[in-house]
Amino acid sequence: MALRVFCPRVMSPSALLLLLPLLLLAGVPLAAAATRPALWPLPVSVQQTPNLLYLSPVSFEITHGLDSSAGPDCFLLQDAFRRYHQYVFGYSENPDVSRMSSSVGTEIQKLVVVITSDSECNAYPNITSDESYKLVVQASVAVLEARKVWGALRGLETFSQLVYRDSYGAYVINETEVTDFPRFPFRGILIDTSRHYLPLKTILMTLDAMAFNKFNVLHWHIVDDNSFPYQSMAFPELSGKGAFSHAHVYTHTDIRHVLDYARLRGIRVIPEFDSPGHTNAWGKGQENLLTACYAGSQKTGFFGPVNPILNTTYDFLSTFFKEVSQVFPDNYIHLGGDEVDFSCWKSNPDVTKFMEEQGFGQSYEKLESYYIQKLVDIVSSTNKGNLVWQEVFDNKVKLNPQTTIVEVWKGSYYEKELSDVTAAGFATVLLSPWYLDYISYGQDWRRYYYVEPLQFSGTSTQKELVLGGTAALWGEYVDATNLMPRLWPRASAVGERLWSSKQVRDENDAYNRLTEHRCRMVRRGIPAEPLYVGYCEL
Ligand code: CP6
Repeated sequence: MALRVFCPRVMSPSALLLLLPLLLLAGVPLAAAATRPALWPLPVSVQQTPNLLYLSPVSFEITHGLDSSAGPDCFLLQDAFRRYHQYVFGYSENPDVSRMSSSVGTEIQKLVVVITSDSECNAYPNITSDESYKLVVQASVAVLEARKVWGALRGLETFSQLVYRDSYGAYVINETEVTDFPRFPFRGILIDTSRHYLPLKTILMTLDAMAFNKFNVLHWHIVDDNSFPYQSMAFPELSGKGAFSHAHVYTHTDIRHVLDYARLRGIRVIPEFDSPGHTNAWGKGQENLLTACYAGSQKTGFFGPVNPILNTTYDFLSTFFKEVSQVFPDNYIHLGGDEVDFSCWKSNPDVTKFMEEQGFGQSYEKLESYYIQKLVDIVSSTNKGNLVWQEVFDNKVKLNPQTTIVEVWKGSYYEKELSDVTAAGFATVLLSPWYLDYISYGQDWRRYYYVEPLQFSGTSTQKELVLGGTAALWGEYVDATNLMPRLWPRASAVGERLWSSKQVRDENDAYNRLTEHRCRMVRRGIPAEPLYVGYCEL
């Protein structure tokens, strides 16, 4: 009976025009076809028919399939079912249920979620986590199938994006089939809690918005020169003296909260404890950790990078990183290693003497390498992999490609850096084109969207080493007042670049979908800034 119009991907406006006469002939309500939902990031394959199904906010439910390896004891899914029911129906004030009865059309009664392999319900996600899913929306039961809970989480987000409201306010969804999986396994957001302290609430809200955009890594640049908010058990003075105040700290309870909240959304939390540079705040609570700077033979009272020549430095680092490796469950820790200023090391006579003894000549890169190598060994002994900023690779520190991922952040010639890093066999994560703290007039999301991460010269083996990318929001000019609108929806452009297929790069189509996706984020409580003029439906 039904005229089934299967369209590749989501219908384009021109395709819709061609279909119009057909739709009229078939007696399909026009509004149905015209108000297509905006999917973001775009799934690998979407097939929709004009057939509409109705959802009742009072009776629609998301449940476990009988043949699913996960059941009601899987808290991660239970919590996700509750959240997504809320996202689908939660914004209407007192829905007029009488108008939403099944008499208006075919009803879809539930979404059944089936996990087909070991669910990993209680695990933490990692770089190999399977996020693929298949979604079949048809009467009277829709089915979401995934091998792991991670795919189910992504599929629930897609399902929630497919539901919209018709002109009577009824909740509707087109008959749809989605097959989806990410292009890159590492899709990160960097936040910086040293330049400004970010309240827990802001971090949790960021995790919510990340899930709406299918990001899966929170790169937590937790400490830096300006403050040390991480409350260490072994060294309480680090935050005791290094935080902005006693209120500006992350206790272990706070951190557990972030870790749990992230896990339930399929998001990894990778903490960065940047050294030997960017460590000014560490020095306040840990004596003799930093290098004393000299003017001639006099100490200036200022301090430089971590002092790499003392045994006490490495004793400290061993204890500290053992703790960090236990607090943060992810199997990677970011060790920083960027922007080491050599001038203080150069000024210090003890360092000069050490350089002579070691035969480093005038190469402070060699001194930095000496430090990083010892640090990497310490962290490797806790069975964690590590990420480092590109300078560590550039300065020829001897690294093991099995355990180290190189993060490319410098703006110029990043294609060349990607070539070099992957030619040396290292996995890499790209940051350079995505400095969201850098703002300018107009629609800069288009620049982020335009980037093609694999456009550099290299073999296919090299390209496979690009794990993904990170949108960075450094904190110098960002605190809780402006973080959300600065991140969203600009980071969404990066989200689609890292999730969707390479061919998905039509900017006009992206503009239309992102405008609607931004409104959806606003409806869900995320103060995302507008792309351009217009308004949002309530
Ligand atoms: N802080 C740290 C920063 C930056 C880096 N590391 C940074 C440098 C240049 C720009 C933006 C941020 N603020 N620790 C470099 C990785 Cl443009």
